[in-house]
Amino acid sequence: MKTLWQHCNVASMAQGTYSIIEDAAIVTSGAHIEWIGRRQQAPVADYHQVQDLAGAWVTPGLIDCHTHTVFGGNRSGEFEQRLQGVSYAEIAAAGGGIASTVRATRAATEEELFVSARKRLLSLLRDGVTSVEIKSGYGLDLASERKILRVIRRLGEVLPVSVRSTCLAAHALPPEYAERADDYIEHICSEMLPALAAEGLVDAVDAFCEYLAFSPAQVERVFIAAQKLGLPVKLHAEQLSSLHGSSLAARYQALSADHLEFMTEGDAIAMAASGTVAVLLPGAFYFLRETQLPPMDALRKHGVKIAVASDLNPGTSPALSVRLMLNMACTCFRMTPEEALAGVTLHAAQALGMEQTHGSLEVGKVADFVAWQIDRPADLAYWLGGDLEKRVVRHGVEVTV
Ligand code: DI6
Ligand code: FE
Repeated sequence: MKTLWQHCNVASMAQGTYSIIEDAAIVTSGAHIEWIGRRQQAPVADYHQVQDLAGAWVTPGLIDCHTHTVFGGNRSGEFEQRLQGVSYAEIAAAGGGIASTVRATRAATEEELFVSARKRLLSLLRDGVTSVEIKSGYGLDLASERKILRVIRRLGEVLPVSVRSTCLAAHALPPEYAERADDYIEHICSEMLPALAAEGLVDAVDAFCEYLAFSPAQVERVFIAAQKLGLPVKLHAEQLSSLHGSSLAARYQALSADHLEFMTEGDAIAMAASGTVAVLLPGAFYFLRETQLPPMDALRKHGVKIAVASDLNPGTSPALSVRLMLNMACTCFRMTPEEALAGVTLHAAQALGMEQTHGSLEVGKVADFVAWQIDRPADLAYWLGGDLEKRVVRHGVEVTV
């Protein structure tokens, strides 16, 4: 099936810039882009279809490269409590916080988790997302992590979105391992990861490196186990304090280090050298009312690729719109709309190891794109949420969600 898509302007995001083509056309052949350029130069061919995009701006399909979409329950009750003056520590001491999500996730059936996650994922898709990463990490035992990862795989089978699954068993210490973090890490490395990887449920391995989660030495053991299984690694690093997890991630050629508010210039230099993407999560920054900004100048100066993601999770970023994250990346972090858009296209693809096939509109890449009825690309970072008129094409075929 060969289709000519015309009457549009394109922000192809090749090289991570808008790379604008005005009065453009795109030729798709099956799931791939066969040609892209100025409309007058489009090859004359026997197209099966000619699609009029009505003057739209076409961008790559958006890629949300960091989410925790699958979880039981939610924590809006805690949000309300906190606003009435109950502290996070008090809530945690009463069994709330992440522990409450772990309990709810363990108690939920696979079907229940699928149904609730599907709704959240649909919200992201309606906003132009065509690829997403989803982490486990609210199960924290083999059976529960497996249950979440199976839901993640199923979401990718039934919805029009490419899903990458990340095992985040090292997210928090489960209650049965209280005071025995090293034993839990050993369990992850010798039992959980090998079993889940053998079942084909894991595309990458992540951990939470933080004083209230796991130390760099513990994270390193998880990375070594992942590498033995041939799996790439990622890391939640420098969110609340500086432990140089991002430098550790760079030493293990991590695809990405994420959050990074407390990272140093030395961490940025290490990440630049290893090609590790900096994934910034403005939703968590905003929701936690964080004031420490990620070091944008150091990231730019050393040429670290910057991605932006929703971090969709019940505790610190109940974010259901990637476009809203674009706005927050600009208002909170002073990213430009162009940098922010690169952060949810080409650089997000790199954070998932998908940059050879996804993230920009170039010949040979997968034909995932969105035709937006907007005046200019900056509109994507300008509007605060809402629903923009658009058409979404995935694998060369228009999809409705
Ligand atoms: N960082 C976060 O912000 C979330 N996980 C993480 O590693 C918090 C998750 C939660 O509170 O449920
Ligand atoms: Fe996260």
